[in-house]
Amino acid sequence: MLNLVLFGPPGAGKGTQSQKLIEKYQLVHLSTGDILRNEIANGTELGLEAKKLMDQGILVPDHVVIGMISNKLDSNKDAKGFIFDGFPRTVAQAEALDALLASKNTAISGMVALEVDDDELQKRLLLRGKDSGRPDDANPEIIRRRIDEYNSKTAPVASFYKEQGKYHSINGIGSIDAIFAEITKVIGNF
Ligand code: B4P
Repeated sequence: MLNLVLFGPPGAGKGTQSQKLIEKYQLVHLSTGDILRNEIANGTELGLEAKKLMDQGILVPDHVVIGMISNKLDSNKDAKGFIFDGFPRTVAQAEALDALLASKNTAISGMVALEVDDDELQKRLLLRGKDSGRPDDANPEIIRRRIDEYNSKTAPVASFYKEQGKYHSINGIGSIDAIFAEITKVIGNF
């Protein structure tokens, strides 16, 4: 199985590259951001709780997203592999993911981290905010909070995978196709 963690700060291009990767490798795309936004759109209790945090740029509690991923793994038993997009975002989530995959006799193949500086992230997210309708893209202060959440809670996840020899970093600035080519090169060496 190919189980890829696509990693990077908000706006690094994880969702964008995932769309191309699922086509090429026929993987199941698990984006916790998309799953949460779907819950919000459906007005579920979970969605209402998550919306309060997401609109402020704050991470949703670990147990909520871990439960969501566990359900998705169970409902995709025949998958060739998974792209984890926006998950894990804390070390606790990374530990839980390892345990979930081990219980299914599989493991993370590797992590690809997209490196993009803060100014470029701000620019991309504000641009997307013009037509995404996402409250968390609409305001520079909330985008700043998301980047701060990333630096304090999510960036340490990179070390978790480095210690396992599974971390690979690439430049996330450039054309979408050039970045995609770099990611596929890395995957070829897993
Ligand atoms: P996510 O939905 O995961 O969103 P993201 O970080 O905004 O986006 P991504 O990196 O995928 O950017 P994209 O490709 O779209 O998270 C939203 C919120 O959900 C979080 O703040 C948190 O509250 C909650 N959440 C989600 N998962 C969680 C978890 N595991 N634990 C706790 N809370 C969780 O790209 C952004 C823009 O850049 C797009 O407009 C795109 O067109 C553009 N772009 C992409 N590549 C480009 C390139 N090469 N050049 C120029 N522009 C590019």
